Amino acid sequence: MVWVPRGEFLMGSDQFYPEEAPVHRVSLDGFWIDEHPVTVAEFRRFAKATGHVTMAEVPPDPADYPGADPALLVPGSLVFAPTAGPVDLRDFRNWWEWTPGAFWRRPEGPHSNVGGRELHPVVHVAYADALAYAQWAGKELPTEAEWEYAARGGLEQKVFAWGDEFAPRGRMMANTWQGEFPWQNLLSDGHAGTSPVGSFPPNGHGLYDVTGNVWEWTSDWFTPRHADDAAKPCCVPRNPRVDSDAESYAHGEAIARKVIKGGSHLCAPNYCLRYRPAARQSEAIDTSTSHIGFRCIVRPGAA
Ligand SMILES: [Ca+2]
Ligand SMILES: [Cu+2]
Repeated sequence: MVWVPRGEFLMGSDQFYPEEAPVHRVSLDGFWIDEHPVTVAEFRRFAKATGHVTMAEVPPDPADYPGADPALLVPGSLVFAPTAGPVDLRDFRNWWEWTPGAFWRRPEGPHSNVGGRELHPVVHVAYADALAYAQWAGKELPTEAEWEYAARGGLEQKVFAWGDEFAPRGRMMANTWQGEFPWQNLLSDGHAGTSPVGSFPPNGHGLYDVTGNVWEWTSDWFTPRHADDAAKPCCVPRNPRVDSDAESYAHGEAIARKVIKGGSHLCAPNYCLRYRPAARQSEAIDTSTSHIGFRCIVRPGAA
């Protein structure tokens, strides 16, 4: 793990999507954080030791999905499928395929496996799976503030985890999507799907893959925007948390949503410019997909 020293930083951004605003000052105590997202090999050790069964391996509870087709209430997960050409970007069902039998060891479904991908981030983990891993490892999941502070690597209000330029001197710095999402993947960064952790340079704290590759779960419930900046320097919030799920529900959904951070290999400028520390999205806690993973932290004195 890597030590991130105590300090203050400006969280959020006013320059991209509305959910990242407003920029506001936050203070944090020092903490340890995983150098890279939890890998398939690490998750396998956990699953073997505990017998943990992930959400994707259990049929969804019909009570949570009133009116759902019972045929769809089987174990499975969401797998990305590129389209043949341009599609309506407002409807994510165009590229997310509900795939029965997909889970962390079968990332594309029953006939796939993770051979050769031991050092890729584990995917198809729901929030409870990430939490169970963290508890087993004697760790915790980061708050959004801790995650973003660590991801910024000591830089203040830079667009990316390494500065303001996407590809400095032509060098690709993260596993994102180049080209027109979701059909044209130009692969300038060399990776169509997830990539082995550490394939790109670390940030200023020595952390790998904070942006791109996979989204990462945080412990905060989602809110559509950040709290306003503190009016006085005395009142800068220390490691603020969102403890209420009240604002997190997407329209018409029964499942609460947590904040995910960092963007993924599917984030493209024409669709989702979210391979940035300030970027955030919500994800339903029971949902797993082929582009969400996690990393853990340890707060000294918390044990
Ligand atoms: Ca890529
Ligand atoms: Cu994205």
